[in-house]
Formats: sequence, structure tokens, C-alpha cells
Amino acid sequence: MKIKGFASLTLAVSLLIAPGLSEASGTTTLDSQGNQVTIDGIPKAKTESKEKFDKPAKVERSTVVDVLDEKGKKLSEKKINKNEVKAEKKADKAEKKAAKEDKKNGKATEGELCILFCGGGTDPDPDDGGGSTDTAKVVTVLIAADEEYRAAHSDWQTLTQNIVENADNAFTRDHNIDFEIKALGQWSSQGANASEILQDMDRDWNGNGYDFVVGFTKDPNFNSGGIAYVYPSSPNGSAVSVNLDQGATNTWHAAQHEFSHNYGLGHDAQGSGIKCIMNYDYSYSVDYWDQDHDNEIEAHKSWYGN
Ligand SMILES: [Ca+2]
Ligand SMILES: [Ca+2]
Ligand SMILES: [Ca+2]
Ligand SMILES: [Zn+2]
Repeated sequence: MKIKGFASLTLAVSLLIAPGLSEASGTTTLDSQGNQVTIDGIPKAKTESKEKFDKPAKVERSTVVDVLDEKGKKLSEKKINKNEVKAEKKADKAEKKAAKEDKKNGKATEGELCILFCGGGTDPDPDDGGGSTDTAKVVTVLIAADEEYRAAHSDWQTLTQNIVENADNAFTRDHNIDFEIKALGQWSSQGANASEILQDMDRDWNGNGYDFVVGFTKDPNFNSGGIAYVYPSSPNGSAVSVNLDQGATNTWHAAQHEFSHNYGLGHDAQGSGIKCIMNYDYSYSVDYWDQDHDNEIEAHKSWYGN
């Protein structure tokens, strides 16, 4: 959509400093709500992932979603039903977390039991391994899919819901934060690169009362796997990120990485061997954070939701 005066000034400045993503990383600017932000992202995945999900994602709570047109006008409503994770999927995850096994100390099994016996509760995984304070947080999410993404995926509503509902599983498991989808918007994305497309998303969809607005794009100018604002403190308005269409599995990893940036997290050094979704070497292969980043999420958990 149209670029307004103030925003285009900011844009012009960041264009000078940041013509592409690599240079965009660490760029400081103001977002549409006046927050001082840095822009950070994730490179595209090196390998293709499955285009579709084999099964629906774990949905922690049932929710009613508003479907919005490009102007944010409500077109319809749809219900997303709570969907318990299957035991075998949980086992899969436990396997992936082998590197963390000593830290977890067999707690994955407790988590599994809790799914079976405490499924109706509001605290699905109280004994998680992330050092959670057990304060349950529910954060609201607006999903906006751009015209290229919607053209490529007639099932874009289900697909993007599944991506977000996969991206929040580790937040729920390790930090007791549930991302609840409240709206699905039809976005018209514009911009010459990923940073500009992020800023376009921010201008178009911020300020509507959601904790997070997350974009999904297939715009040919989006030269990144995902991109997000990194906030130094609890932001005014919504936390904003955009992810490239890279298939089901890669895209939800990118979404989890970008949501983590929204909580103020930076990156682990590449080549350090630190297994964390914030390390580019592992961003598309693990779904957990290293201890420092776990601590940081806990410290910033109060930024969003209630
Ligand atoms: Ca979920
Ligand atoms: Ca959720
Ligand atoms: Ca576009
Ligand atoms: Zn990043």
C-alpha cells in the first residue's frame, strides 16, 4: 500500500544504509508506532522442505478468527479447534531434543503424560525444560498473507495457521506462551527487498491491537528467509515479522526464529556449535533455544499478552 511521508523518510534513510538483507541486519530505524527497532532476519534455507504438512498442527486452545480484507474490514469468521498433539509427534520432538536431553532430564516423558491426563487444563506443560516461571501467557496474532502467497496457495488460510501453530509449540513447551490466532488478513505487499516489505507490513497492519502481526510472502523481491523487528523493550503496538514461503517445515522454523527476535533475542555466533534456533547453522533444524536465549525469553515474557 501507499507509503506515507514520515515512513518514506525513514525508508530512504534505511535504503542508504541497507540495500540488501546482509547489510540490513542490525539496521536501526523507527517503526510505524514510533518504536526504535533493529531489523534482523534469517537467510533462506539451504534445502527445500515439504510443501505441505502431513497432519494438522497442535492447537493449544480453540479460537475464533476474523477473516479481513486488504483494508482490515471483516469478511467472515472461522473457528480453529483445539487439536491435541499425538504421542508419536511428541516422541519425534523428544528425539530432536536429544542434544538437550541431560538438561531436560527425562521431562519430555512427563510432558507426554500431562498431554494425556491434563489436556483440558490451561497449563499443558508445567514441568517444561526451558526454565519457565509457569506464568501462562496467551498472545494474540494477526496473520497477513500477501497477494503472491495467496495466488500460490488457495489453502493459504489453513497453511498459515498451521505454520504459526507449529512455530508456537516450543514457546508453549518451554515458556508456557501460547500464540492464539485472532485474524487472517489479505495483504498487498510492496517493497524492493525484505526490509522494505517488512516495513510495508508494519504500515499496513500495525496498530490494530494484536500482540503480533506476522506476514507470509512469496513476493519476488523478498530476499530473505524471514525478517523481523528486534525490540529493546515492550513495544507500542504489535510486534512485526514477515516470512518467505519456503514450504511447511522451513517456514515454521523461520517463523519461530522471527517471533524470537520480537522478544528481543539476537543471534548465536555461526560456527560456535551452539544448538539454538537463533544460530543460523541450526535455525531450520532445531526447535529450541540455548540457555541464554531461554533466559532472555523468560525475562521478556511480560512484553506481550495477558
Ligand atoms: Ca501450537
Ligand atoms: Ca497456539
Ligand atoms: Ca507483492
Ligand atoms: Zn535472525
